[in-house]
Amino acid sequence: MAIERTFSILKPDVARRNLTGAVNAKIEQAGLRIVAQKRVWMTRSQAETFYGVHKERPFFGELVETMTSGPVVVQVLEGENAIKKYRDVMGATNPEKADAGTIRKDFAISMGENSVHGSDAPETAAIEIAQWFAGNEIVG
Ligand code: 3AN
Repeated sequence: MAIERTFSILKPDVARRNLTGAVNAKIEQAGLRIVAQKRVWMTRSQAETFYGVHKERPFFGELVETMTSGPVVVQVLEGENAIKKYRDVMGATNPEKADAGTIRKDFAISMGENSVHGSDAPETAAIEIAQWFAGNEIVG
């Protein structure tokens, strides 16, 4: 199977509650390697660009507010089938529907504060990684 890269965000609710290590442990236990990582505080403009596909959704304003409410950790994860594997480890968007043992089941607060983002396809992964990391910041 091909080695893939996916883009991840540990959202403000994770950074605020000092859970970045706990979430990273779940990521690494799943067999994903953190090949790039930095802590940033997104500007409104960066958050609006990042979530541009959701611009027309009713929760867009709330999403941008939440994502700019405090620092986040942006990451590149690498591994076999990394995009799907990370989505499985994240759990469902609604934490109440997330499977036991997933990041969102164990840590998320609500739909809005659901702890993590992960790319949903190879094309979006490439775009999202390029928004946040230069090539020489990713070391596999
Ligand atoms: P996922 O992150 O599971 O791929 P998307 O892409 O449908 O979910 O939504 C992107 C983000 O928008 C979610 N992570 C969540 O923070 C937020 N979101 C999605 N649906 C809602 C909702 N109904 N109310 C509030 N926030 C939402």
